[in-house]
Amino acid sequence: MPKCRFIIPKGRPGEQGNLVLILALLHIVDNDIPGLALIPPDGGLTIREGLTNTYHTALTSQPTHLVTVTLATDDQITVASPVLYFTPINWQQPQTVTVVALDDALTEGTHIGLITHTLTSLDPIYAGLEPVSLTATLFDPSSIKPQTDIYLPLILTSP
Ligand SMILES: [Ca+2]
Repeated sequence: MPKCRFIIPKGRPGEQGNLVLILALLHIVDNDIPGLALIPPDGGLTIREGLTNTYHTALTSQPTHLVTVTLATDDQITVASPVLYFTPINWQQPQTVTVVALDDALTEGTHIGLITHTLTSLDPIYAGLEPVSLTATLFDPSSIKPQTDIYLPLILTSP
């Protein structure tokens, strides 16, 4: 709870008996909206199959209890750490999520992978939040057409 301090200036001698009590009603607006922030790299979360990329995540307000974030992925990607923990102490410290794009045998071109973040907590506000999703853009190297070199005939002429 914020503390307020009222400073009452001392009056001149003889005026100290005229102390007026002023009541002030303070309306404090809390601008911290509970949620989970997902911070992808500049340009978005893009990954070539077989390689990794990272993003960061943190809570957007201080929880009253531990908040557990469970990450679920589709069959295109995996994450190195599927469970993250945010406490009332570390809630705003971004945690790194490493995503691996699976190199499957399918020729898929550019496609997507989906990561869903589900929050559980004894904090009723965080327990009531809907899951948050992040989409990764995946590139399949087998979809890249091999470069075709074109050789032009070399014609030599003599003067
Ligand atoms: Ca593939």
